[in-house]
Amino acid sequence: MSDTPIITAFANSPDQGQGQARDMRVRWAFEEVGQPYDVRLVSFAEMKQPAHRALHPFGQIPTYEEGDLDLFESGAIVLHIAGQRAGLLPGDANARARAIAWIFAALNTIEQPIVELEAAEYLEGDRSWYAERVPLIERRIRNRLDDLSTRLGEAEWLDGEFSAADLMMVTVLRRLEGSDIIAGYPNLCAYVARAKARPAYQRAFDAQHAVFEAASQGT
Ligand code: GTB
Repeated sequence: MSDTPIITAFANSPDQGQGQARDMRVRWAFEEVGQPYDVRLVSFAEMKQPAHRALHPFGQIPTYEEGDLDLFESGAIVLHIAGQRAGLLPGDANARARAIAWIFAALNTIEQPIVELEAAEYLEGDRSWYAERVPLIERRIRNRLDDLSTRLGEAEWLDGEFSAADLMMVTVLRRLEGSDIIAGYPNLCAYVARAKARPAYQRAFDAQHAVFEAASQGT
């Protein structure tokens, strides 16, 4: 059996290769720590089949397989990768705990209202209350970004050196790309741009974009 971890990703990502699906954060983590990985592409239909649900109870991507370990949830996968090789979590125990707290903040505190806004836009646009609901969710996102922006200030990263906390936060903030919400926070825009300039980010982005290119050329 190969020791190389295998993750799953969309065979046809709805984001047209923009790296918005959650395999991107896992690919980026692998690249930051220098861990080779393989990708198994799955269709929407395959994700809902028993074979995939055995890996992921909710029939989603990404999943992670390595030896006799199967994982789901991008946060758990990134933490696992970060725990195995140096480069994504500080060695100091307190700094490590703080980085993990920021990972949870990214997923539970910042991503949650952003996902709610996306869900409203995709699924609730025809509801009579849609026009009233959207500004309420946008206000909740801005409240979170106000506080995040204040805490980050002019610092390069959230807590000292770049860590899995920044990786996770940036993938979450990227979900607002193209919206005028994030544009109102120049320091957060600069933070995202700094992270995206990292060679590991670029390798991960190119790898997932190649899947889109191949699919659009029918190869
Ligand atoms: N909490 C889980 C995690 O963090 O791993 C959430 C996993 C998840 O939402 N996976 C999505 C999925 O499999 C893909 S990433 N969806 C299919 C399904 O539920 O049937 C979410 C996503 C999808 C598409 C875009 N996009 O096109 O921009 C962005 C994000």
